[in-house]
Amino acid sequence: MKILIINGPNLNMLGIREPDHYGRATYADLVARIRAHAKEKGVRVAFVQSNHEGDLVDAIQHAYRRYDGIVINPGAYTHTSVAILDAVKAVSVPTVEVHISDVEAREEFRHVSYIRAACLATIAGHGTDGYLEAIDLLLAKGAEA
Ligand code: CA2
Repeated sequence: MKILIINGPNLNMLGIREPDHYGRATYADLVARIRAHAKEKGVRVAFVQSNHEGDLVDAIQHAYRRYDGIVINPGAYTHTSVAILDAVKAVSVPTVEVHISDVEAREEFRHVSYIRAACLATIAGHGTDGYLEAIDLLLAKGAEA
């Protein structure tokens, strides 16, 4: 199984500020953790991080017929982007939405997720463990198919 891990704007800044919301792990730590977990589970992973909405749409389109699943944290575009929702719908690659923080417990504008409607599941508030849980969920779904 091949899974594409997509991270949106500012997630490259992890570990630099706002540890109360996002913890102390850096983006490099996150990538290393996911790689180790994927290796253990026999899953191949690739990573994209971009601060640009169109790049995220391109990454999702790239997954079409190349990946068995997508794990995506669209960052702030979660709450605004119809383009990212449409891209996930268009490729119909099984996708899990992840948020490091508990978005439901934060400002009201973070309660809205455009992408959620196109995802198998949303995992929020589990810190960086959420990415590992998303991989496990995709694996379980793949095993059912
Ligand atoms: O909780 C999440 O994973 C978010 O997707 C993170 C986004 C935020 O806009 C979403 O509402 C929830 C923010 C990305 C990280 O932003 C940082 C800001 C300062 C320092 C480090 C990261």
